[in-house]
Amino acid sequence: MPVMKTLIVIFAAGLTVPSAWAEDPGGIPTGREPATPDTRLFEKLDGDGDGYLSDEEVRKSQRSGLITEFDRLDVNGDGFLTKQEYDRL
Ligand SMILES: [Ca+2]
Ligand SMILES: [Ca+2]
Repeated sequence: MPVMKTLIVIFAAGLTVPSAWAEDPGGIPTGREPATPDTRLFEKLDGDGDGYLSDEEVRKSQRSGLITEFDRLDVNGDGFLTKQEYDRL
């Protein structure tokens, strides 16, 4: 009976989907690329949320490694770290 077979397929799919979600470490899908700890820290340090870390924002973070490396990381010397520049840390 085709209808019964379809119901079984739907039922089986219903059983597998929740376990697939449970294995997803990112939790609820947002459609964005999953935030890595690095990205989350960058966003936390970016106090005004403009996508750049200014010298002031880095100093406020009190992360001595980042403060020391700021000039080296600021490849184009504009006084701000982009996410790409920050990722070189
Ligand atoms: Ca900023
Ligand atoms: Ca820069």
